[in-house]
Amino acid sequence: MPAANPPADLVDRLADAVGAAHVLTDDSLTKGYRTDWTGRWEGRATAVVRPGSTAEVAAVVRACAATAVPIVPQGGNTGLVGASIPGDGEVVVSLRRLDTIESVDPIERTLAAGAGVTVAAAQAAAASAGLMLGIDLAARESATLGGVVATNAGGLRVVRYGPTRWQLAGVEAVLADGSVLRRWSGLMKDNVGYDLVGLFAGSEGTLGIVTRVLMRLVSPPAHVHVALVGVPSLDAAGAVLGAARAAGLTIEAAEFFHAAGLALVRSRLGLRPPFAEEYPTYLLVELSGGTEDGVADTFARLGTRVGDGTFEPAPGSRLWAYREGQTEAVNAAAVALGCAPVKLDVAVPLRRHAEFEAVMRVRIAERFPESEVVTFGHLAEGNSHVNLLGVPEAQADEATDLVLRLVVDHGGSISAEHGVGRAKRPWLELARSPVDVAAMRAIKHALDPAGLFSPGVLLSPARRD
Ligand code: 2HG
Ligand code: ZN
Repeated sequence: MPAANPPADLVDRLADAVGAAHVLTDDSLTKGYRTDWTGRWEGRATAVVRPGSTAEVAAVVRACAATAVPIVPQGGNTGLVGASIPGDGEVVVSLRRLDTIESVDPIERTLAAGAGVTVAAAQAAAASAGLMLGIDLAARESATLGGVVATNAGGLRVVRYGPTRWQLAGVEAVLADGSVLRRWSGLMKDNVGYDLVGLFAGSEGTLGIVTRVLMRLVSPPAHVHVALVGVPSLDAAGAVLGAARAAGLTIEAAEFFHAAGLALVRSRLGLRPPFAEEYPTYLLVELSGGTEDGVADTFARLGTRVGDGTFEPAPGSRLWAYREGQTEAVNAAAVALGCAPVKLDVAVPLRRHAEFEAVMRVRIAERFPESEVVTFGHLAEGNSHVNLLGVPEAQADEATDLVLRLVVDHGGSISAEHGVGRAKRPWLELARSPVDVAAMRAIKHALDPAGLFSPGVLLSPARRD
């Protein structure tokens, strides 16, 4: 689909669709929509449009289809793989104005909302009905429900409730011909045909534009404690989880970071060290179903396997800050170094997680001696966020290749929760067989034959049928 010379009347058509006030073309106004917040991804947009309803989204899609100008849907623009950033001249469709929470149903235990509702707003609406959204992530104030669905986001509570796909009960999406697909029964048992709702979760904007979502809600856990523990290694952190489970506690979140990440966060946020002594690795674990004494007892029984530990009743914001500040602190450190961080989100089987991290550190240090490796992430899923600081832009692909090949050698996934986007598209074939990629292409082609949506994201446009 050509984008280099958009037809002169496209902007008029878009203004007819959404109102002139919601069509942005000026470079300074579109910049925030064309750039991701790490500064690594920046593209060119013919326009940014901000529709206010599903009907307006459909009108935008028809205008773009008629003029053969592709579209990139965008939610809160908090993604890290360049999937919501235009490449060269797409129309960015920002869904942020679809920000209505339509209902919270305490009987069906669902929340119906527009795609532009933020995760934080959905959490608050669920809480006001005595329920909880089982999705949480550090970017909650900006990340939108449409975005977390489109990326099948993971986050902090996957250990307990699974990724977004597991919590998606229904979806509405505008397809490439401007028609509206709506699967909205919300029923747990609804076995009629292909799982199109599940298909849209993780479609990364390539199959259609998610406009409304129906999310499952859960009961909030009781007696929640947040513990921060200093440990000698990732394996020791895993042992703490095992002990907590054996003691009958439920793990609501299990996050790790290392000494290097802690140092960055402390200097960025001006935080005191959590313990008198420094440890190589830290585990932040949220446990439910136990008394304060029971939690303390569990840690005491681990003896020398844990260095030091401290806990607080939920929400434990003081302890969470050490973990949630990692992304921002890494970015600030990268800005100070003058080159964007190489950000890789990977998962390996738990029994090989510590080995993977150790080998990867050695290999990176050999090849990029000037760089610093900062990893942190979601322990229970073997999900490391590998952040490489000080790798020059020209060598970012080489560093990426090194890490992703090691991941595959360790039986892991090259994208745990952030998606493929533009960042990992060249490595898709490393992670998926030719038959698998062909099946994905067939699905893409069936739903979007002209390649209207998100060219260059997930699948390479050059090999489009
Ligand atoms: C997190 O877990 C996010 O905080 C961001 O997935 C990870 O910044 C990153 O690499
Ligand atoms: Zn994460």
